[in-house]
Amino acid sequence: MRHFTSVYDLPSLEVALNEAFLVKNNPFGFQHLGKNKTMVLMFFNSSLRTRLSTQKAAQNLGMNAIVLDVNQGAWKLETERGVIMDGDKPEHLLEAVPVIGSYADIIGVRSFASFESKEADYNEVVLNQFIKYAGVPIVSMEAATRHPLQSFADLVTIEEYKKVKRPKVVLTWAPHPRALPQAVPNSFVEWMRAADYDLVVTHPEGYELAPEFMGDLKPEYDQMKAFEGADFIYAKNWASYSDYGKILSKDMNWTVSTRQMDITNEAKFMHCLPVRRNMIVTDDVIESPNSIVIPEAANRVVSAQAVLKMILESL
Ligand code: AN0
Ligand code: CP
Repeated sequence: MRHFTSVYDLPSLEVALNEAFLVKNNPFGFQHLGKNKTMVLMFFNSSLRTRLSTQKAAQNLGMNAIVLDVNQGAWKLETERGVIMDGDKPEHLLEAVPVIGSYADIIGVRSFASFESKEADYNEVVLNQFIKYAGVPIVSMEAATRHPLQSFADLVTIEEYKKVKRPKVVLTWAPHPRALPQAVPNSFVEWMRAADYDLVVTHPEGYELAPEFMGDLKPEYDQMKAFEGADFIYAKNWASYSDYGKILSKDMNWTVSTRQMDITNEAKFMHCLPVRRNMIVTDDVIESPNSIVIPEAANRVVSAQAVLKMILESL
């Protein structure tokens, strides 16, 4: 594997899961792979989990990890080619990317959807410039349309907690005060479909995800109906795709509470975090024994380490 930007970069889901459980059981067993190798982690946006877990994963594999917060201390970067750079951005990605590539053996990039242009976001303009000009493998640490390290950790977590071979997994939209990208839900749908779980996606009308992710899967607009008999509830807010970047609803009836959880099959509650309590999910649900948000976040080290191991092995 060279780059990691989606589920399609994996050799197979089965191989990836085997690698994940291998590094989970033996985190320090592969340090020879990363000796004298450097990973640069570039953040255009904030992060707690991705920043810590990816550094830890790199260090577990014997790599050096360098973190760069682009908007705090580095030059602000222009991403669009052809613009006259007379604004607030003194450097272009076209120089910055190969420079970073000359210092790094692997680069991790976090760059959210800007919501300025649906076309630029869905063409992954920033991530693709890294792939094109860095000369080294690129790992998405959440790009405009996908968050594959998160979805991989979610998959590992579901495999650990599931009681039946093909669990019912429900992705539910929930309200949030600010417009959030579709990267997490897009990616979650992509990975859950690849795993062939019984996936149900529920959200208010107007929040349909892009057809390239949903395929032939149709949303269930009745949240209570979606929750019936579910084994896993995965909550997430996202802004509209069709009315791009807009908030169409803040309906608190969609907040995950015991009212909905009580009709599930004692479902486990999941969220990628950070989560706004009593907007996305009530205190009692996220604090209940069925909430697995902390082991889910802990598996971010596992997914990152499995990905970095596969990339290091093919350098
Ligand atoms: C981001 C998002 O929704 O994509 C990151 C989630 C991992 N969340 C926020 O910005 C709150
Ligand atoms: N889940 C996740 O990616 O969290 P951070 O934004 O804190 O990295």
